[in-house]
Formats: sequence, C-alpha cells, structure tokens
Amino acid sequence: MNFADNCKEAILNGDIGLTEKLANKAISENIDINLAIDAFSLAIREAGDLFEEGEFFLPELMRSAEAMKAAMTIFEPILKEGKDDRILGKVVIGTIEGDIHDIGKTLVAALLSAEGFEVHDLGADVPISAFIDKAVEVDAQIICISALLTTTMVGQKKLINQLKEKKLRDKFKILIGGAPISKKWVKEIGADGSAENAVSSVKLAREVLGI
Ligand code: B12
Repeated sequence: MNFADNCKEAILNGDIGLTEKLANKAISENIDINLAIDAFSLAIREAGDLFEEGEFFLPELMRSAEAMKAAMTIFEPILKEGKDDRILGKVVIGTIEGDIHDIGKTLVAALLSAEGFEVHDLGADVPISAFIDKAVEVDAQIICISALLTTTMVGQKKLINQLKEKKLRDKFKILIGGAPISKKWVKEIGADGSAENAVSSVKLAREVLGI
C-alpha cells in the first residue's frame, strides 16, 4: 500500500494513533503534506458516503472526523510556516450557527493565514451577529462563511441580509463554502464567491480583493 492509501485507511478505520503517525511521517520524511491532506479529505468524504449508505454509524463517522482533526492539528503549524509580516487583508471566518462541521473551515483558515491574511477564526456554530460584530471590530475586508448542512446554508443568506439591513453589505466581500454550496446559491443570496477547496479559496480571496 502506498502512503496515500495508508492515510485513507487510517481515517476510514478512525485510527487516531496511526493517522497521527502518518501525519508526523509526512513531515519528517518531507512528503508533500498536500498529498496527505488530499488523501485524508477523500477518506473523510468516503466515510460520509458510507454514513449516508447506512454502512457507517455516527460514532464511526465521528471517530474518522476525530482522526482527521488530529492530523490537521499536526499540519496546522506547518501550513502557517513561511508567513511573512505583510498582511494581505483581514478575514473573519467561521461555520454558521447550528452547524458543528469545522474541518474544511479550519483548513481554509490555515491556508489563508499561510498566504499572509490576518485570519480571525470564530470556530463553529457561530451566531450571525458574532460574524458581523467581529468583522466590524477588526475592520475586515472579507467574511468567510462555511456551511455543511442543507439546513444551515440559509444562515449564509441571513447573514448577508442582516448586513444589508445594517447598511454594511458593501463594506465586506462575502465568500461562502461547504459541500452543499453551488454557484447558483452564491448568485441567489448575493455572495461574492465560493470555492470547492482550500487552495481555490485562497485564490478567490486574492481575486475579490484584486491582489
Ligand atoms: C466529518 C463529518 C461530520 C463530523 C464533523 C466533525 C467536525 N469537527 O467537523 C461529525 C461526525 C461530528 C458530523 C456530524 C453531523 N453530520 Co456530518 N459530515 C461529515 C463529512 C463526512 C465530512 C465533512 C468534512 O470534514 N469534509 C472534509 C473537508 C476538508 O471538506 P469540506 O468540509 O467540504 O471543506 C472544503 C470545501 O467545502 C471548502 N470550504 C469549506 N468551508 C468553506 C468556507 C469558505 C468561505 C470557502 C471559500 C470554502 C470552504 O474548502 C474546504 C477545504 O478543502 C460530511 C460528508 C461530505 N461529503 O461533506 C458529512 C455531512 C456534511 N454530515 C451530514 C450530517 C447529516 C451530519 C449530522 C446532522 C448527523 C447526525 N445525524 O447527527 C451531524 C450534524 C451536527 C451539526 N449540527 O452540525 C450530512 C449532511 C447532509 C445534508 N444534506 O445536509 C453529510 C453530507 C453526510 C451525508 N452524506 O449524509 N459530520
């Protein structure tokens, strides 16, 4: 089995110890950590598919997610390395209220920070008002809203509507993401863009600021 296959198996088995070992191995042996992150991400999505098909139960899915998070904790400092003092822009990011999925959001935050953005990560299950208050407080240029559930996506729309009500919509670029997000939804709610993964999120953030 190759390295990527091992990563996939570790996540699907919810084997936290092995996942951590593989993450550390990627770092110590100078293996491209994006390869490991891609393999882990594919595996966690496969766990989701198995959950949907009834092959996996919630405790198994949770264990896979915990393994993925353990790997991300190991990778985060590496992803943030090389950051210089130049700040490209200020970003407020979080997962919308009612939604506890935070793996993808954390990955996007880590890469934005690595690129040179000042990132204010509010975590998961974040109330709409907290996004807005923080963005005003730090004078952010971008608000990034993650939603992984079809039932919580509507929070992205509500946030934009509240900005409009407060006459603050034009102050911020609004980027949205998460598995259920489509270009159609972006247009429908009047967001400034969406991206399917962390690398394209960084490109998009630069694009909307024209840098
Ligand atoms: C891991 C996981 C969990 C973990 C979450 C752990 C954690 N700390 O995050 C646990 C087990 C806790 C969990 C719980 C639940 N889950 Co869940 N979960 C998943 C799973 C398998 C993977 C999500 C993930 O981490 N992917 C890996 C990351 C790297 O990818 P990502 O999140 O998509 O993020 C990338 C992009 O989307 C993008 N991105 C993400 N955010 C943003 C933001 C911006 C601004 C931008 C630009 C880009 C961007 O970049 C990211 C990096 O590449 C998905 C399946 C799936 N296909 O997504 C189901 C899934 C999302 N879950 C689902 C469900 C139903 C639930 C539960 C309701 C289950 C239950 N019955 O209790 C609960 C929800 C509780 C709640 N209130 O939130 C469903 C949702 C179905 C739907 N239509 O809404 C899914 C699709 C599984 C399924 N197929 O049924 N879940």
